[in-house]
Amino acid sequence: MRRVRRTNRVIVAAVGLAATSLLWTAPPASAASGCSTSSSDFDRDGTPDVAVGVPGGAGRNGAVQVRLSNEGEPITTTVTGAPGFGTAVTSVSSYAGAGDDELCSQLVVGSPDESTRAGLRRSGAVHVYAWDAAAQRFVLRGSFAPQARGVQGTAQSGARFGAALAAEQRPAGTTGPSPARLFVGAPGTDLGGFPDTGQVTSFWVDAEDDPLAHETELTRLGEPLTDEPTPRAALGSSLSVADGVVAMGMPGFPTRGQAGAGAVLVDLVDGGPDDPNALVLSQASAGVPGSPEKGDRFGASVHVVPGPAGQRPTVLAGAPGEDVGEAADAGSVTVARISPDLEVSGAARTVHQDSAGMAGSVEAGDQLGAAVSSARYGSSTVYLVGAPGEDVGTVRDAGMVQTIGTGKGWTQSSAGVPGTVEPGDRLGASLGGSPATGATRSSVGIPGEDASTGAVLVGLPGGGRPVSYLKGTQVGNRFGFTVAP
Ligand SMILES: [Ca+2]
Ligand SMILES: [Ca+2]
Ligand SMILES: [Ca+2]
Ligand SMILES: [Ca+2]
Repeated sequence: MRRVRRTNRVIVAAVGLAATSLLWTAPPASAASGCSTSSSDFDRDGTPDVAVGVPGGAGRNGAVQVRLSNEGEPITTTVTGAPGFGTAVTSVSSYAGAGDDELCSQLVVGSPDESTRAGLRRSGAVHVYAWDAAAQRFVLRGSFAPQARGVQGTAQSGARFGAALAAEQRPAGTTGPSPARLFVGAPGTDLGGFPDTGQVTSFWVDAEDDPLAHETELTRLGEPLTDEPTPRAALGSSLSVADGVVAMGMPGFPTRGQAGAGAVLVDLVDGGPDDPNALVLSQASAGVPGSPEKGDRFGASVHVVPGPAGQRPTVLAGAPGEDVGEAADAGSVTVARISPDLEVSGAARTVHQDSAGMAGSVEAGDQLGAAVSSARYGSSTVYLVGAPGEDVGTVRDAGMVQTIGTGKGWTQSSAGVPGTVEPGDRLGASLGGSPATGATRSSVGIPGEDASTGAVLVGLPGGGRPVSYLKGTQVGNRFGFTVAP
């Protein structure tokens, strides 16, 4: 395991790069909070909602479809944008005081293929919406990108700002006035002439009518984390935040010189100069099984699971390109508990489909670990993993979602799962609905369903309620490319 000083994170002041760390200061506390619902409850009726990314592509516009529980009479509402809009989706709070209730659970949409500035291509933007209960629609509060609305950094062609999103999630009933920090991945960012090093930008959004971003922090590679801004590391390809810890995937990082072996940067959300150093988690870390190999793509997916009270969380990292024996790209997932000083606590474990407690069997191209999440299942929290390249019988790439350690896994041929297995469904390519967002049911994307019309499963068989099946409306638009929160 390599340790780095915190200075890999650049805290940017309004007037440019600051060499010293500035402690984040929250706005003044207000007397009471109105945020009584969870961060996945956009319409604030007390029941979690489901947001589905429909990024379109190939010239087709993107969208996000949100199923609102609406006090027992569910409604579906759609926000639309440029091609690629909906590649990433999350929720974030801008609540600052009384009267800000509609800012408790805002919808955040990444649109990495659009440009907000003339002369740039695929620089990317992030759009923040609040649910207007009277108008019964999501209203755009503002669009955020480097050099726009107070976001520091430099807009850049091909950066793909908004390709991944994560935010501090607010459990129901918390009364803290602190706004939540939003993390935005821009994996195509070039640094110092090194292509696609990647970068993660974080900030919080205020509650004003004309909202601005504040306290921008940029996480980037380079001294002293790496000798130079590693080309093609693609930092910010995946993101997850929980329990004050942020995990940032860089699946192209050349761990031990192996191209595309991958790694995950694990850091504190609000780290200061006296806090522990960031952790570079990889298959070269002490206590982590396996070894870095070309094309493992460790960190292509990440998920942070909150730990017991007073303890740091567990990080799940998918390596869908991991070869298992002779099986190329069978994939694996590493489960690492993170200690309070940001080190791997004890021995991490790495599982593949031939490991004890795992459904299926190792085959080339399974791509286990393309997505990772967690879910409530019965009375416990389980780790969820997608294997979108899983063949079901002779049906190629139908996909499977499975748990770690329980032996349970589901395809569209499993009892209680709607739909049928077809080639290229890619069930499990995306996962959402983790308990940390207040969600009570998991969401499983099937973006290849029916000629990439796409579909989403809500809930799991045996989870106490029938599994719901949501489907897209247009061929090729990839409904379920991402599911959130
Ligand atoms: Ca709701
Ligand atoms: Ca490996
Ligand atoms: Ca398999
Ligand atoms: Ca199907």
